[in-house]
This record gives sequence, C-alpha cells and structure tokens, in this order.
Amino acid sequence: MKDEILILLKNNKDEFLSGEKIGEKLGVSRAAIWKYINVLKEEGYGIESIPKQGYRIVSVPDVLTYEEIKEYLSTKFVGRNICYFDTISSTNMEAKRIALKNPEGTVVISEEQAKGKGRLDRNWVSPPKKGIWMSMILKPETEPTKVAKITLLGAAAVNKALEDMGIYSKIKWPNDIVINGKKVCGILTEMSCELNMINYVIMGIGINVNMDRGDFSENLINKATSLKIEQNKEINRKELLAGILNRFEEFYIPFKEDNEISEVIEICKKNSALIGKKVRVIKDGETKTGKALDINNEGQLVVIFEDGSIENIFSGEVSVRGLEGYV
Ligand code: BT5
Repeated sequence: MKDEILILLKNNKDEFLSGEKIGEKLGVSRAAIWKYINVLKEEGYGIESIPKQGYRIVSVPDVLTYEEIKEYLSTKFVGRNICYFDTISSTNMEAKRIALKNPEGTVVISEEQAKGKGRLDRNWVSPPKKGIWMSMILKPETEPTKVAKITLLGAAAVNKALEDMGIYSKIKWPNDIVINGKKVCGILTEMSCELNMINYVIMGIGINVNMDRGDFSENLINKATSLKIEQNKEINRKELLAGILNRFEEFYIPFKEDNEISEVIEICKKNSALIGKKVRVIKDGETKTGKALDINNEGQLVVIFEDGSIENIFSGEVSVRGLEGYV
C-alpha cells in the first residue's frame, strides 16, 4: 500500500492529491492514507500536506531502496528482491546468511557497512550513503571451478554501466575497477559448494560513488578514488546501481545457460588495466615478475615471466600488482 501511495504521489508531482481521492483509488480509508504518509515522511520523503487540499511530494531521499531504483531497472530477476539496510556489518555476510531462503538474483544493500570485507579478510571502507555496497545471491548450476568467471561478469557489468553514464574506467583483472590508476570499485566473490555442486555464490560489489577525499585515510588516498572525485560532481547512485544490475543480468543469463562469456571477455580485454603492462604475481607468498599478455577465453590472465615461461593465471590464487604505482 505504501508503495502504491508513493507511485501515485510521484505520478502527480505538480498537484495536491486529497487523502479522500487517494483512498478512493486504492480502496482504503483516509486515516490509513495518513498513517502511510507519515511512514514515508519518516523514510525521508518530503511530503507537503495542506488541509483541504491534500498531499504533494516535494523531494525524494537518496536511498537505494527497491521503490527508488525500480524506475531504472529492466531486469527479469536480478534486483527484483532487495533486502535493504541502513547499516549492517557486511552485505556479503548477510547475503550468505539468507542465501538458501531467498531466490537467485536477490540483492542485499546497505547504506553503510561497519565491517565491510575485502579479499583475504582485508577491510573495505564503506561510509553511509557515499557508495554502493551490495551483494548478489546467485545459484548457477555449474561446476565450482567456473565461479571465478562470475567476478569478471561483475567487473564487466560495472565497467559498462559506468560507460552508459559517460564514465570511462579500466578493469584491473580480476576484481578491481580503476579510474586514472586508482581503485574505485572492488569485487569479492564467495561461494558455498559441495564437491561438484554449487549451493550459492555471493558476489559483493563496493563502489566509491560520492566519497570525498576526506573520506579516505591517508594511506588509501594514493590508491583509491571515487566517481565524484574523478568527475567533479555528484553521481546518481540509484541510476548506477540499477544500471549495474541490468548489465549484470544481460551477461549472467548466457553464462548460466550456455557457459557463454565471450562478450564479457571482450570487455575485460578492451578495457584492461593490465594487458601490456609489467606485473608482479604474488602466489603462495612467492613473487614473480612478468608481463601481462592477454585474458584467455576462460577468463584467465596470461602472463609471460622473465624466464620466458607463459602461465595462465587463475583468479583467487594470486595478487597482481603493477610495477609502477597501484596499477
Ligand atoms: C576487494 O578486496 O577489492 C573487494 C571489496 C569488496 C567490497 C564489497 S562492499 C559490498 C560487499 N560486502 C562486503 O563486505 N564486501 C563487498 P581487496 O582486493 O582485498 O581490496 C581490499 C583493499 O582495498 C584494502 O586492504 C584497502 O587497502 C583497500 N580499500 C579498502 N577500502 C577501500 C575503498 N573503499 N576503496 C578503495 N580501496 C579500498
């Protein structure tokens, strides 16, 4: 009911709608309408109310609720069930907790994370309403070894959604998006599986959207940035979030149905921050230096090492660093 009232108000922004009229349309009492209007006000909607005239919406909050993003969403199932929080420890942890009880495509979103997670238990800075901190629940019927590809699907989706908004970025294989050599987004993919069956995959995406320089600690500011810092303007988080979900579903369906990721590989190659660059590959505590040559059809990074040997590198098993600066 609350959502229906919101839609009515949004569709009639320029006029006052009386409680009676809304009540008639939706088949509930004026008192009930008044109650829901108060709930909407508590959620941050600016609603003007004038006795005898009714209600008019004057502002909407910058929140990533389903009501606010659905006008941008064109997916069949990704993001159609959203679990929204003001604050939470980590969306990946919450997604894991609810994964078995919720359908594929469910997205956990929080405006803030108290204990955002990076890979290998590193931390992820996630201040309130400055970014997109979300985790998707996926249930592909494929072998666990194929799951590393999902990170690339996510990276390609973020890269393309940004491009759709006129923002150009690079993909630092396998899980970072960078702009001007600094990290603007990180992806953390985790899974629960049996020997050859996946129970669920959680793909967490963190994007620094409207963070200011002061939101980063001194040691992060040299390697991290935000879309706002790079673009010199606030970015619409709702449009970007929905754009990522739309692009992700577009890439995920062929992957799930036919194990088809050629478009994703093309995007990762074309926008690669690593191909042609010298890289340090850190594997099992050992560091080797080489040059990134390509990303192969399986989504592995092809590296030629100083001794001339060529290896296809699996994500998950390595950390790749550029030799000059972060990338
Ligand atoms: C990642 O790890 O890049 C994966 C980050 C995934 C975060 C999302 S947010 C939603 C979901 N829920 C979670 O709890 N996590 C996911 P990694 O490659 O290990 O990078 C972590 C390192 O990046 C840290 O050690 C810092 O040096 C740096 N870092 C921390 N916060 C950052 C930020 N906001 N922007 C850029 N770099 C950051």
